[in-house]
This record gives sequence, structure tokens and C-alpha cells, in this order.
Amino acid sequence: MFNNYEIHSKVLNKTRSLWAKNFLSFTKSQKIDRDFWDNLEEILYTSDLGSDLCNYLIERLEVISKEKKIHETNDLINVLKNEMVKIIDLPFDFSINSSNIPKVFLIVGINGVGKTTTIAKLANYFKNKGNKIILGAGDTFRAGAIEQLKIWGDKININVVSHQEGSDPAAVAYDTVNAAISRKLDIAIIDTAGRLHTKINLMEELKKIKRSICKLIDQKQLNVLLVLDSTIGQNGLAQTENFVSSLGCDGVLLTKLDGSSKGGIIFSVVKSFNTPIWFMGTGESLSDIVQFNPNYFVENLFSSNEN
Ligand SMILES: Nc1nc2c(ncn2[C@@H]2O[C@H](COP(=O)(O)OP(=O)(O)OP(=O)(O)O)[C@@H](O)[C@H]2O)c(=O)[nH]1
Ligand SMILES: [Mg+2]
Repeated sequence: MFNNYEIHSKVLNKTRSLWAKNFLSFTKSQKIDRDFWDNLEEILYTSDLGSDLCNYLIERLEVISKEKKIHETNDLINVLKNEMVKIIDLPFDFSINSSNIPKVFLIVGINGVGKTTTIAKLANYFKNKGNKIILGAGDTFRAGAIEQLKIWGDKININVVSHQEGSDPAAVAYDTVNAAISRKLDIAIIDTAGRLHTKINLMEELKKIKRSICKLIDQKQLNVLLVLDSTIGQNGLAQTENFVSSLGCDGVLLTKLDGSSKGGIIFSVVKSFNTPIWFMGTGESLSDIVQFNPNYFVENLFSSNEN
């Protein structure tokens, strides 16, 4: 069994090899000169951070190095680490209180990013912490989606509320939350479609689901969680902006970090959406999920040991 730090380390193996190689070359040259700044700029630009963020970091470092009269690269790299942690260290709270009012996680995101799998992982994670959970099969659009969630539900022994394929997802969500309230459960997690018939607007459907949930519980009990595939790259972020602006997402669940070398995208995600990352998905099985830790993440990016 790995601890959280070790999982961050494993996840970042591929990303890190790129970063660490570059940054290690720095710490050997001890002077901060023009070459250093040019190198740093190049490394940041090739590290999948996106140009806005690179500019931001370079500017911050220039200001801080002057203010604090920093002359050694090691010290400046530490400042860089701090600045990077600050970017991704947004507060979030998924604590489950025992108020008899369930917490509701509405899971949204474009098709194929890993919503349904992540729901199963989250359900399993919270169940192992002793919480009572119910799932709602709110993707009534894609053929097989309801069955897919039911199979996960059977596997982890958690009930799934479902209607027929093609039925109204807002009604599924309502029934799921209603069941959670009447059975005094802790958490209801609701799946949604990533894509609908072109004539139906996905955001309007999702807003309708949100409204139907809020007929039963206070909005602060509801967390809209955006699932994002870490392999999408900078361009893919634009596709997701709509979810955040239309629905107001409370957290990001970042998937598929196992296969990618794109750990750098985490910074752009948090900065552009101003939304904290809650969990990282690191594979296809139930236990492949880890709570995100900004300090571990940055530390591992710069660490040279390859586990
Ligand atoms: N390697 C890896 N694969 C993942 C991860 N999360 C999900 N997947 C895979 O991604 C594929 C799509 O996952 P789903 O959970 O069906 O995605 P979805 O967003 O619900 O897809 P739609 O219902 O079609 O919108 C599946 O093959 C999953 O096993 C992950 O963290 N790592
Ligand atoms: Mg799905």
C-alpha cells in the first residue's frame, strides 16, 4: 500500500523526468545571470504550463529576486516552488457532516473524460471511510451508460437509482437525492452525460438537474465537480470553460494522470478556472484515486529520484 506522497511520486514519474532533468542542470550552475533567466524561461515554456502562467511566474520571480536580493539559483528555485504551490493551493472542503442532510456531488464533464469511473472510485473511497452512499444514473443519453454505473454499484455494493434510457436526467437526480434524504445517507453522487443530441443544450440540461436537486437540499450541500482528462492539453481547456461558467464548479477531478506526462496542466487548470483540484485519477481500477496535495505535487516535480 502506498501513502499519499508516494502515489504523487508515482503519478509524476513521467512528468518529473522532464522537469527534474532540466531543473537539476540549474542547481549546478550557481549564478543567476542572463543565461539562467533564458534557460528558466525555456524550461517553463516546454513544461506544459501555458504561456500566461510562464509569464506570470517569470515576472513574480524577477520581482521577488530583486526584493529579497536572491543571488543563488537554489534559493530562487525554492521561491519558484513556493509560487507554484500558491497557484494550486486553493482551499476546498469535502468533509461530510453528520447533519442528516446528504452531501450531493454532481459529476460533470465532456464525454469520455472518466466521469462514471471516477464516480465509482469516489464512492468506494468514501465508503471505505465509513460513509453511506447512493449513486444516480443521470446519464440517460448514452446507450449503456446506466448499465455501466449499475455494474460499478454492484461491485462496491452501493445502490444505484436509475430510470429508463432517454428519460429526464433531472428526475433521476431528484429521486436519487430524495432517496438519500429518506434513507439518511451521507452522500449522493450523480452521473451525467457528456454529450446530448445536438438540439438539446447540455448546459441547460445540467442547470435543470442542479435546480431539481436544490428543490430538496440547500445549495451549499451540493458540489458540482468537473471531471477533466489530464491528457487534453492546453487547447482542451477551452472546451471545459463552459461547464465552469455555466454551472459554477466547486472542484476538479483530474483523470488519467497515470498515462500522461502532462502534470504541468494542473497549474493552468486551477489558475484558469480558479477551482481547486480535489482528486487525481491514476488508473482504471477502483483504488486508483488519490486526494490531491499541492505541496507533494510540486515537491515531486522537482525531485530527482525516479521511483
Ligand atoms: N488510465 C486511466 N483510464 C481512465 C481513468 N479514468 C477513467 N479512465 C478510462 O477512461 C474511459 C472512459 O471512462 P468513463 O468513466 O466511461 O468516462 P465518461 O466521462 O463517463 O464517458 P461518457 O459516459 O461517455 O461521457 C474508460 O475506459 C475508463 O476506464 C484514469 O484515471 N486512468
Ligand atoms: Mg459516463
